[in-house]
Amino acid sequence: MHTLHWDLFCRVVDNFGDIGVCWRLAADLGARGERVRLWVDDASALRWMAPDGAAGAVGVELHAWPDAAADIEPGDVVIEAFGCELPEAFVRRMASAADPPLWINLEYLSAEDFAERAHKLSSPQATGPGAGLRKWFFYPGFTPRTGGLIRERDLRARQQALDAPAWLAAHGAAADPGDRIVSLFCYEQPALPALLDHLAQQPTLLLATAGHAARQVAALLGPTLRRGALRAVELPALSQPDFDHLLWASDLNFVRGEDSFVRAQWAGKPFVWQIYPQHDGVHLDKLDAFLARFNAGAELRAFWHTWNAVTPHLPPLPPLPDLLAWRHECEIWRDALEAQADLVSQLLRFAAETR
Ligand code: TRH
Repeated sequence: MHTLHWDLFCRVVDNFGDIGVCWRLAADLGARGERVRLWVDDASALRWMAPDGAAGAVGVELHAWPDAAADIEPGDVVIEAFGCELPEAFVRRMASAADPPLWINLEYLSAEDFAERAHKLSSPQATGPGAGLRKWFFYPGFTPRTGGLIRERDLRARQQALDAPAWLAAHGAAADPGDRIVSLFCYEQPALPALLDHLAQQPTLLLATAGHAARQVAALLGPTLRRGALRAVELPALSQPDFDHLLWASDLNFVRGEDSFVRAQWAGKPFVWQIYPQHDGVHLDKLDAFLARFNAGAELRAFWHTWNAVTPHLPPLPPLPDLLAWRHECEIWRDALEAQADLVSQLLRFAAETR
């Protein structure tokens, strides 16, 4: 297979997931010898997520969102991430090219059945600037009939090479012997006071990520950042590789959104997901679809449901499931996912077959 030129378009709606996923995708394509132009309307989060910028990712060029895109020659494959609308002038160039690029819309991750049904469906463009083109829908997912998950080829080796205690110490978070290490990345979290009470019953080091998590933990624990046997550390914003290190160094990870949720699964450690909340409540179906695929037991379901509860009267937070048995389930899940083709391998194959 020869190197292709990819144009990846990303609009940041809110939070960090859109750019987080797109950066990982661009970097993974680049690491496999592809050439990528990443077009993004707000690259500010990359300052901490990828402090080396494009210099740290082979084959990737970072560009501001092109408002006047008429002069840009499209590459071989154009990815529109999460239905962000491409600049009209660029689509017109795509349609008039002698050899039009493959146009892919990369969708949000879901464990729901529709991901399998809609994966690799296409929509011919009858009218508008892209008339004559065909747009393909590419669904990430958890089963072989979806596009899979981003998983870099060196992920497992990097994981095995991590000296977790040294990494923690270097980040001002050295654990005491016997500490349970818990990382926290969340949105506003009404169940957090109850979680801190739980964690305070046993020696625990809580690593609160920058932003919502650190702010809420500090407000609840006060300046000592302690309660009972619980000690918390506020982390600075980490680079994406260091965010992975945090997940690998912890015994239990609280994650959110899309990208950190996937990375927690690769960590093979117990994790709790706070799903991105949507006003119409449809996110709860998405949550249950994942719990069903994960084959979660009643205890885990109850915990995750309360962690995602949106009712004004919060049900009591159930006890955390036993970490050892839970870890075993997470390792089995990770190994099963690892046996499936990853998202970039599938995109490369799709591009080779479809162009
Ligand atoms: O920030 P998020 O809540 O993003 C969300 C979801 O993607 C959601 O599906 C989408 O609709 C919404 O954005 C717009 O959570 P997520 O997806 O986990 O993205 C966070 C990214 O930030 C991820 O790439 C990990 C990274 N990160 C770091 O690199 N360093 C850090 O210190 C932290 C806390 C996160």
